[in-house]
Parts: sequence; structure tokens; C-alpha cells
Amino acid sequence: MTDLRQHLRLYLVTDTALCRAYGLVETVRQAVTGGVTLVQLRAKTASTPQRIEMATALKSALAGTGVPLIVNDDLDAAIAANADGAHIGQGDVPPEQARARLGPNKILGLSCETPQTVQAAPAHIVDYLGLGPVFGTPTKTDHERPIGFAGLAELTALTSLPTVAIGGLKAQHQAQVFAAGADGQAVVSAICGQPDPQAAAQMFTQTQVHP
Ligand code: TZP
Ligand code: MG
Repeated sequence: MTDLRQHLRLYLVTDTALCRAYGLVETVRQAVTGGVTLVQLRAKTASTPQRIEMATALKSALAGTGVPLIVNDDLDAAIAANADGAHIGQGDVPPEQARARLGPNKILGLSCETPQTVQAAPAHIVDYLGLGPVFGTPTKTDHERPIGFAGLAELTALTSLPTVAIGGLKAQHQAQVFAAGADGQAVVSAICGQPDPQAAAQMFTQTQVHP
């Protein structure tokens, strides 16, 4: 696989409601055409069978693109759909258990919001860290206190793992995201729910800042 850090550059997290206009698969297809480098299926209110169906459909839509599919929270769905990995939060199944279930070859991501959780992240078990929220965002109402770019820089300095920043990020924030030491940005509403998801993704790739 291409270096994981490259896949983290423009990381699309889906939101089923925001993707309604074109549907999940078509939104993702357009976003990938526009330059998205990794897709995370995040479907908070869906059941595991529904997530398996969505992940299977996304997996076939992504076939041949080289863009990995990661499933948020639901290891059963990730495994059943043969996704490329899973993403867990601090309140989910512990990383050791997630790794044991996924096996050694799948991508495992972990959300961290504080210096303590970054330092406690098991670098031999997880492949990357999701850091944030950088800004408050209506997309996730139960998020932790926003950390800003200074907080992001503090967290990236504490780990040698690849990192992706999340929370209220738009194309104009890329330079600050990379300057803070993250390998990429994870976005929901900057792409999902935009009138033209392909053009929205291209906003990031056209103004791409190389660290
Ligand atoms: N985790 C922390 S913030 C967030 C998640 C899933 C949502 C980010 O959404 P947006 O629309 O990119 O601000
Ligand atoms: Mg979670």
C-alpha cells in the first residue's frame, strides 16, 4: 500500500444525512474523483447489517481507485465488508482488542483529543491518530473542547505516528494543518452535502500545500 501518510492527506468522513442529495456512494465517487485519498464510513445511527451493506457498496465503488475504506466504530461491519480498516475512539473497544479482531494487515485509527491520550496511544498497535476537534463543529455535537492549531501542534509533537486533523476544517486551513505537523485533514461537511462534492474536494487538491 502507498504510504499511509499520503492516504491521510484528504480523508473524507461520511455523514449519511449530509450525503442525502446524491446518496452515499455517489457522493463518495465524486469526492474521490475530486481527490479524496481515504474514505471513512461513519454512520452513527445505522445498524451493523446496514453498515455492512453501505461498506460493501463503497468497497466496490472504490475498487481500482487505490483509496482505502475504513469503517468507524463497527469492527463487525469492517470485517464483514472486508474494509481496509477501522477507526475507533477513546470510548470504543480498546485498541488491543480491535487489532486482535482486525488482524495485523488492516489499518487501525484511534481518535485522541488530549496530550494524555496521544501519549497513551499504543504505537505498535494503531497505525494513525485522528486529532481534534480543531474547531467546534455542528457535524458532531458531542465533541470535546476544540484544540485549535496550537493544540494540534502540541499533539502532533507527542507522537511519531501518522496523524490526521479533524473538526471544522475547510480547504483554506490546509497550510495551518500541515504547519501544525499533521499529515492531513479529515473533513465531513466541507465535502458531504456540498452542491458539488467533486469540486469541493478539488478545492483541497488545487490549493494543496506541500509540507
Ligand atoms: N470527530 C471530531 S469532529 C468530527 C468528528 C467526526 C466531525 C467533523 O465534521 P466537519 O463537518 O468536518 O466539521
Ligand atoms: Mg467512535
